[in-house]
Amino acid sequence: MTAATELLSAIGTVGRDPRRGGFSRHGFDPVELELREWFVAEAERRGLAVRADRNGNLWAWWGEPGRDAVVTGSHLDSVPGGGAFDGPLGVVSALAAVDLLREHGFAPAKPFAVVVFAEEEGGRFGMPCLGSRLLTGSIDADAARHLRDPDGTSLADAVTAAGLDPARLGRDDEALAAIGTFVELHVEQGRGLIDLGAPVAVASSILAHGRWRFRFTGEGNHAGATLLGDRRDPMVPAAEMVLAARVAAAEVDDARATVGRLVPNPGGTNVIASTVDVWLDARAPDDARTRQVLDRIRGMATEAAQREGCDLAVTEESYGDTVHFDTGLRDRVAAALGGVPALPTGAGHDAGVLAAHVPTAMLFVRNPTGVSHAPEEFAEAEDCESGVTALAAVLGQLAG
Ligand code: HGY
Ligand code: MN
Ligand code: MN
Ligand code: MN
Repeated sequence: MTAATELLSAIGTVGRDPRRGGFSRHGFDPVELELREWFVAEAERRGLAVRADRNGNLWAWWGEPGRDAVVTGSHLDSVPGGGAFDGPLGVVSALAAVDLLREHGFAPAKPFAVVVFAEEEGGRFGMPCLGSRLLTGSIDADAARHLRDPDGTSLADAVTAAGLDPARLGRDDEALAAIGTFVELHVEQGRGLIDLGAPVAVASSILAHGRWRFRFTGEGNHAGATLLGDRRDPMVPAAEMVLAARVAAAEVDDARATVGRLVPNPGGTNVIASTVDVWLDARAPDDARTRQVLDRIRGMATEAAQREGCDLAVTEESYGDTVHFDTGLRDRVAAALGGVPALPTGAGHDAGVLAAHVPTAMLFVRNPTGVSHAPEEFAEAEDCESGVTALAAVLGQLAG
């Protein structure tokens, strides 16, 4: 078996940003495309036939493609400054599981594929799980084509540069019908397995999760020549909104609200901004609580904007309700692994999108730091091996 850690180290520093130490590999950008080429080479070295679907997801087939396939995989893109394991661990573990199954003389009795989903983090176009959402028709294809990255490049132009036809983006009934069961292995993004003292768990649920853009509009002006009483400075309500996010989430049981990105325009040190965009990421165990947090934040932000004579426009950029994984498959997977625990997660995944369309399960591998979306994200070699062994056992049972 090729060790998952060996494959991860083969990925090496592709996309590592020396200034921040983390990885920045975003959908269809040159770095992510370079990593895709690495994946294709590794898959073809294993005799897997690789093809890209109309949405740029990669499918590496072990044997003939077909319906009711057992599919496993994850994503290769990252958040800005992300860790080495979030996404790639699921992809390399799938390749290592193929090696391990082969070593035991296993040949799938069903179609079998390793998949790499495009732009799972939404780090470039702002839409999480873009590849799996397009595949399942969970996002309007035309709206997707017009998504733009921070440089103004549209998704249509980005996929064209990657060799795809933007006119074909959208629900892919053929690819979706091919999936019988999907199993994603992922590094845990939290402390569940640390607290349980276990290397591997199955996923029970994923929090409801939305992203909204709050655009505060004021009046651009001179930082020195403008008296305070004459200002309509959008940075002031924007700052109040950042604090409101924490206040609102703290009022709702098990809710989380984050502002990780705030962009003033034009962004000069001696310039009162004319607009400030603030992105909110809010999550909670159910739709009602997530919306409750959003409404509370929107209320406080609206008041703050009015006090400063600014306008506020709130745009919902993505939303996904709580995911409860199919308990039958979950329990079958857990039993195949000798009864590993089932854990909820606050992190979103392509498995969360697919779960609404096909039987889907997730495996988590312990992350001893409990940190993710940061360079400190980690998984011990022996836990990675436990993950591969577990994934191979599950895939062998499903495809046997
Ligand atoms: O943001 C998330 O929860 C995931 O890591 N894409
Ligand atoms: Mn992530
Ligand atoms: Mn991920
Ligand atoms: Mn000047």
